[in-house]
Amino acid sequence: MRTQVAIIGGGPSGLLLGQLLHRKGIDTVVLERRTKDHVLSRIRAGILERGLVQLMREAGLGERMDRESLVHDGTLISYNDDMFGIDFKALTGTSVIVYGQTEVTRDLYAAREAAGAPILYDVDDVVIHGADSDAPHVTFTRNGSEERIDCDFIAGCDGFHGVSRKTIPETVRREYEKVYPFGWLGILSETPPVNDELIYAGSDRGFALCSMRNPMLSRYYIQCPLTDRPEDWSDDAFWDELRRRIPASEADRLVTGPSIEKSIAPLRSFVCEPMRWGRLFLCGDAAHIVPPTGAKGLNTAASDIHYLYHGLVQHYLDHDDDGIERYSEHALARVWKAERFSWWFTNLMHRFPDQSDFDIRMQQAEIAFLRDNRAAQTVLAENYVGLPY
Ligand code: FAS
Ligand code: PHB
Repeated sequence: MRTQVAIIGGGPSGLLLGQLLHRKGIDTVVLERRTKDHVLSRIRAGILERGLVQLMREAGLGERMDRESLVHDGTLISYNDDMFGIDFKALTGTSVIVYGQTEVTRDLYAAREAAGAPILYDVDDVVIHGADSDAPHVTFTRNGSEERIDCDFIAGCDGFHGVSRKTIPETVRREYEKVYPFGWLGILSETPPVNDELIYAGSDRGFALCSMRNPMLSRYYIQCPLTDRPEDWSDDAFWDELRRRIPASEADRLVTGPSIEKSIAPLRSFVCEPMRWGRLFLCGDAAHIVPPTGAKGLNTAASDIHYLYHGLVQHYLDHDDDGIERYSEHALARVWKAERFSWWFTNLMHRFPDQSDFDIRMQQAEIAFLRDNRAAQTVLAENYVGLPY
């Protein structure tokens, strides 16, 4: 088999890149380790920045997104019983939308199938060959048979645990990592959200987040010890703890119900440099991870795809390699700003086991300054709605 761009990973990064390139007549093959149903069963991100919204429209996928998403002009931030709003629209002139990653991925799968573009599921033993040559290829097994794809370029969109990043030699790769001493226990419940806006809640007991997917599907998180397992938390225990971390006004209006999904995500900050080696380009979680506090994971994958998409179009259509030559430089410049915001917001809102009383006072003072200062709110708003590509 031969294609122009072999895409490893059929998550949002790989599918978005495939769809954008397809619309420009550039051939791709997507290799996905799991089944489509498994990929769609993952409950992940919920907030789309303006940049990803624009890319979805450019991919021809704006119709359902515009019909079913919720536009959010701001967010709420609380600390114990004190709560205030950050007005993205007033401060930046733009908003974010609530449209779950599952729906983004569903739309991208539907588009790829409609285009009849190849996606190979249940592939194993993916190996990248000759990424630093002019004739790379990928081998893999499917249905017990070994297969090969020759290509011009390889997009490593296979997530944090994929094979692409490890293909870059350790002598070339530099990795930066921070692991946080807690996780997020998240549940999905078919209940109306406690508020029309998201609530990022700091408290003496730890962080909580009140989010949603639609007017009858709520997404809640509470910070939890890394030693906890989802089965350690009954629904009642979750709801009781959530009520204790959000303002009383919100706790009194909270509508609870049975969880239809319950999981714990560890939190880490991670960046791999460079994001390109020869004809291999890393995109999304394959190259970087952020704590979900700033809702930057999926959205930073999107800016990688923006840079790579334009670089590949420039190569094939304009015979100009400037975009692919500078892909890593351009992508990393924005990645590190998303890493900073996610790290800052995580440090601001969570309780850390080794915090001193002084550290806690510093957190409280910074939240109070954010509450009272327009410039501080503007900085948060500009990062949250998405820095320019
Ligand atoms: P993905 O990991 O989504 O996709 C990679 C794909 O590659 C997967 O389908 C995988 O099966 C496949 N793959 C892996 N190895 C392969 C191989 N060797 N061969 C072929 N295919 C292979 N972000 C937010 O903004 N907000 C959140 O609330 C949030 N919550 C998260 C919760 C969890 C538990 C996790 C893990 C991540 C969360 N994220 C969140 C971040 C998440 O949304 C990612 O940023 C997003 O999935 C990135 O998309 P991809 O880069 O496509 O990676
Ligand atoms: C979500 O709805 O899953 C979500 C929203 C905002 C975040 C993280 C997760 O910062």
